[in-house]
Amino acid sequence: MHNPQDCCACLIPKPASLFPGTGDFKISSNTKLFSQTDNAEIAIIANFLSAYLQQASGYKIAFASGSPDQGAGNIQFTLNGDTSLGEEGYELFITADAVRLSANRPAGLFYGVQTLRQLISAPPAASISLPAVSIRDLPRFSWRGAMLDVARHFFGVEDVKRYIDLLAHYKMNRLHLHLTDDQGWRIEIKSWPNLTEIGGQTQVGGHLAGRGYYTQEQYKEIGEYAHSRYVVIVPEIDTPGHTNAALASYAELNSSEEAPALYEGTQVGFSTLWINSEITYQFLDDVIRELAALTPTSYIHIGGDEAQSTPEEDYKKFIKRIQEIVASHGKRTIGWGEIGAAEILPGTIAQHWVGSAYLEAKRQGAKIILSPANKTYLDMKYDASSPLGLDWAGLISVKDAYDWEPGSYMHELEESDILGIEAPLWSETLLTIKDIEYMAFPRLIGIAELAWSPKGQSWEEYRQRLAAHGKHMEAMGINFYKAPDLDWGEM
Ligand code: TNX
Repeated sequence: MHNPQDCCACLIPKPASLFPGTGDFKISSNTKLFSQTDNAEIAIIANFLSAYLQQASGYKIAFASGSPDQGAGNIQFTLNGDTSLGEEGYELFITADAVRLSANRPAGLFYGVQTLRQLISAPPAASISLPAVSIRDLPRFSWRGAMLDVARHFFGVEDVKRYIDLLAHYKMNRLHLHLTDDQGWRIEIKSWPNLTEIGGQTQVGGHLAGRGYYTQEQYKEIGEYAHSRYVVIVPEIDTPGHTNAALASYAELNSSEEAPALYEGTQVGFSTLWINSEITYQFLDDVIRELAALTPTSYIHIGGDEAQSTPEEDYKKFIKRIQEIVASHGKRTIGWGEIGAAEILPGTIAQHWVGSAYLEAKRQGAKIILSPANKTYLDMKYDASSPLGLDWAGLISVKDAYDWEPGSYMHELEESDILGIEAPLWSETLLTIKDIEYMAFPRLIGIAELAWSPKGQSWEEYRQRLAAHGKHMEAMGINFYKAPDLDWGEM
């Protein structure tokens, strides 16, 4: 028999505090959803929950806003003005009589709804109930991210929306899109149309199906979808290396003034923009201007990694200049850790993956996003038998991805230096959304927990909670890797 109490034991990420109560709240044909605050943003969140409950229970759950406290029998949303919950925290009280979800800001209500969704997973067919519980929950880090490489293989709008849904469900709030690389340019730039006309026409291995790019309209659509799920899109134009697709599209970006062929292999470090040419900066100014106009949120990622073909002094000059270009379009620069070798302008963020250049960035005042390759690279194989993925940073088991302490993992980084964690997924070996899901799940949700839940969780407790959570991932149709060292039970 299904025991609703069990669901409290399979929440991911684990709430900051949770006290189980007794009994449960039964969803019936009379259950309604109310919000005291009459606000369009809250109405969207409420309608999202009501559609979900309707799908799970078969009952139509009506929503009304601007109504006074309805007392017993219903689900109620409140914006409570409790600033100690911050932008994203929430409180959820479930008793046999009522479900009360409150937050300081709408994002908190959204995250409370995600918790509710996990609490009602895998119900018995005829009745849906929510276990009595008191939860007060808020995140540890403000940056809880994932990165998707749409350059090595292209993934269309629907795939990206699916990934956004899954991220948001696990309370992640950043999706970094790696939009350009040697093998493909994936965002339409109207002032430089060959970038997509030529540079968007291939991918790793050259498979025709799936090559492509986002039109500006499609990119905006992704941004709006992400926004409705409290996910900020972080677009990356990787420079000055990883630029063969751009170099193949425009001869004038090459110091040889000749365009190379399109590239379908997986080597890195061979391409560079022409650093000592003003055309390069005109190009970047146009690209960043158009991208900034399409991106309502604050960040533009300029890459900066693996620029082995760019002489060191040129690299420094380039990184300084591109930060100025980003700032001139009203955005904050993010770059891979290597940018620490250059002058870092105020507000720039460095994303650590390997090496120690992040320390140079920190010394210059940059905040750091943690993406250590040997822990967070979702494209690394789980074990030697993984059919997909690479292994240059090591094999990363589900345990490896979870069982580390971000606040003290990095030499000479304090928790206050760290904005949060981001898990990149590079797509050299991935062709479909099923491939993405297989590599990301369940490691990604362990990273989501590291970024959200209080410090000091234990792997032994998590491994059981994760195994119990398997049914919820199954119900969501996630193609996850059933790590053989976890007891997933009957699926
Ligand atoms: C390193 S991580 C890269 C990517 C590759 C990835 C494969 C980083 C900043 N650069 O270009 O796709 O390894 O795991």
